[in-house]
Amino acid sequence: MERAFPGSGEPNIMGSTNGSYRDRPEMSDVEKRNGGGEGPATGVIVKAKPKTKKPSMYKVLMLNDDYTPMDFVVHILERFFSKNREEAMRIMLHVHRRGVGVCGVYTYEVAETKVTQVMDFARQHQHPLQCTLEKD
Ligand code: TYC
Repeated sequence: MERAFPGSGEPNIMGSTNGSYRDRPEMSDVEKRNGGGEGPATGVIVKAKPKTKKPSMYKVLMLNDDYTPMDFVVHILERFFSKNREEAMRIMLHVHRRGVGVCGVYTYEVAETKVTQVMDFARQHQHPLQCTLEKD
């Protein structure tokens, strides 16, 4: 973590708290901040670096079964995962041959929504297609 000054994540008035004014009890804090000069404090406002964290990503996995029609799986990949026909076919065949495959990688909420959409859609059409999510 990077901060302008220790002890705070808030914006700070730049002062000489690390430097030579530190051990000058005769100087007020404002004087220290002001570099010891006359007149009002003219400290520079330094914005703390915003803390940003990349969200964890989740793979949406599709599982093979013996009953769901290939065309139906291709349709799901186009409809819920925005794949073109060629890519959808490639993923479907990968799942068909290998047993499991990645439909896409998303943040948790999006991945969870995709899984629900696929499972609901498959159930509505009475296909046993299974879909799940896994931390990337
Ligand atoms: N194995 C299915 C079939 O032969 C096709 C299929 C592919 C099913 C991918 C599910 O996730 C799946 N009809």
